Amino acid sequence: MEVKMVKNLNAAPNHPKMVAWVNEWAELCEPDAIYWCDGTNTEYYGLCDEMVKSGLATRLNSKLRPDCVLFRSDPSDVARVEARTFIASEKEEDAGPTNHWIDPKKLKAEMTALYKGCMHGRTMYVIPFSMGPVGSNIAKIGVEITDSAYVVINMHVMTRVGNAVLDVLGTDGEFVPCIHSVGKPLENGATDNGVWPCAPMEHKYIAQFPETREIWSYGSGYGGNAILGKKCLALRIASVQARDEGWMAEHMLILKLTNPEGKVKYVTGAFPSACGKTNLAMLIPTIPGWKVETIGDDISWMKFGKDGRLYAINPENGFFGVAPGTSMKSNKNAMLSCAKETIFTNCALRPNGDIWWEGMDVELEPGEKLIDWKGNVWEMGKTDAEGKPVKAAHPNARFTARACNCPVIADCPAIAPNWEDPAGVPIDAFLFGGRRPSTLPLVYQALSWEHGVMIGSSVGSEVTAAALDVKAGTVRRDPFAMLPFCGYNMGDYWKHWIEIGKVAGAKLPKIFCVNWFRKTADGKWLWPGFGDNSRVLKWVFERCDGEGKAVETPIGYMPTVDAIDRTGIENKVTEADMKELLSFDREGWLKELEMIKEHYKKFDRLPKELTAQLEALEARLAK
Ligand code: SAT
Ligand code: MN
Repeated sequence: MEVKMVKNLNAAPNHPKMVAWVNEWAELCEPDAIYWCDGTNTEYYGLCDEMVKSGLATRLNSKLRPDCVLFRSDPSDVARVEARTFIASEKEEDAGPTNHWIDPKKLKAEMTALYKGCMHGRTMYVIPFSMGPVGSNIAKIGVEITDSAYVVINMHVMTRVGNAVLDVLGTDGEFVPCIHSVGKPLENGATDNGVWPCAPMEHKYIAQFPETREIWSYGSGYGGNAILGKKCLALRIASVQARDEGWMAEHMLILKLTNPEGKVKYVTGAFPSACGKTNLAMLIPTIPGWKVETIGDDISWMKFGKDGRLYAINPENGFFGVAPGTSMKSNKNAMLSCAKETIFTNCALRPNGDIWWEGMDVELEPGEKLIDWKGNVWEMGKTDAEGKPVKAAHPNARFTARACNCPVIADCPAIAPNWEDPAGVPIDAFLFGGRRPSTLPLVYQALSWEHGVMIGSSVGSEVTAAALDVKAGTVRRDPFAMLPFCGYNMGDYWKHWIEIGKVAGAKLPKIFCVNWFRKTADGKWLWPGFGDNSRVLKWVFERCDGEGKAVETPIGYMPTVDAIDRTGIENKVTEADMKELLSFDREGWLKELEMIKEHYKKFDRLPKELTAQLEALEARLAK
């Protein structure tokens, strides 16, 4: 189909199906121009310049933050919107009890009406991208259409964009089609005038069509709502593909662990939000001679190799990290990664042209006046009309940093040199964890694969009284940390995990549950966390080798009190602390058992293997 009136700013590729698809969308959205992205630095910096000129972005001080830009979003568009995120499967029960379902025909009709003419006055960018090293047999290709240059530069950092991807596709290769519009047409030569474009909440849609493997997003320009390679493709759509094709798409970090003898193991981990997942992925060990390097901080795609082991790639190419709380102390590697060539969103701006956020551990000058994330003048101690403290950076302010800028320096090894190996890395262990002030020990190992699947299915964090309308002590379950990211029925997803365990010849990773957040009865942390978590990783490493002292308890294998290396922290974590951290709390577990039973009742397609695991746990606890 020929598109009239539309300027084509870059040559379209020789892929008739893709070109026809783009033209069809151009006819509907009516952009001023179509721009085929080539993924070059020239393109990236050209778009940054344009956005600085239009007032949408601020360039940071090139001496303090070379090649960095800052964006301030609309205050209504600051995070993923789960209430507007839909799994539009043919049948409602295939979306399952944890997803918002909408009939795909109805949704497409509604969204098509919104897309009609939505790109007036804007350029339609077409971004061919690879999730995973280009050409890896675990990688997948997507093409995102968007009218946001901000999305283009974020996709540049977070995925692999450009002509190499088109080369892999050839003239008829498969890709996941992803449509995105900020939903703010510009009529009669109007401009955004430096204001972040987006649509009102009721017009925002983040839609996944699992059967046809399509993504349609409308109305938001922020994060996972708009950077469609990340949660939409790499988790929601990929989880469906993984189920159908016998592999795994997981919301997991991947790290490389090297012992003093140079022996290597690879570990992945799933944690609900606010459990220190990024910090764990970038941990600096406190035990001499041990090394932790990052392969990925958020998503892991795993396929069986010929040897029966699961090989993982990080499908991403950068870090989309939460800025507040990130400091040289909490996460040196993240801080160094965003020293240059970084996109900052909703952080505060200092008069010297650098960025700032709460918990950055950077002192401000006395009386220093910043520009906060809303564009207002801000000073330390600022309060609103009701006397409540005003934050300089939004709590979900982000940095989009290139993984290749994660340093590899002697005292702080961070990104693993082989992080882009197209074959992936063989996984030895899976970790699951949440914030559990009581009951769950510092670490324990599953008795079997299926027992491990039960642990993953009941991951959760305890909520405090302050949070929403829930009772203190309630555990908010986030199975496999996939609650908002599983593209199909959660019960079927658990079944898929069970099936993975039955693959002939599979050499499966060992499964562990960790809990860095145990507290004493009077509310003090029992475990220092951060770099000292390497001590737990050491035990995991040893267990994978069939070593590491452990006792079998009703809940799984637990380290003996002396099995966790405390060299150098004996005063901080005493033997008595260790006993408490590694105690088996029968009373607590009897309550936990009842809570898991309640949790399982919410799932219509609970696999029988998990019912059996729950019964087996009950029997062991009764002994
Ligand atoms: O906005 S993202 O989905 O990319 C990050 C997150 O919310 O976990
Ligand atoms: Mn995540």
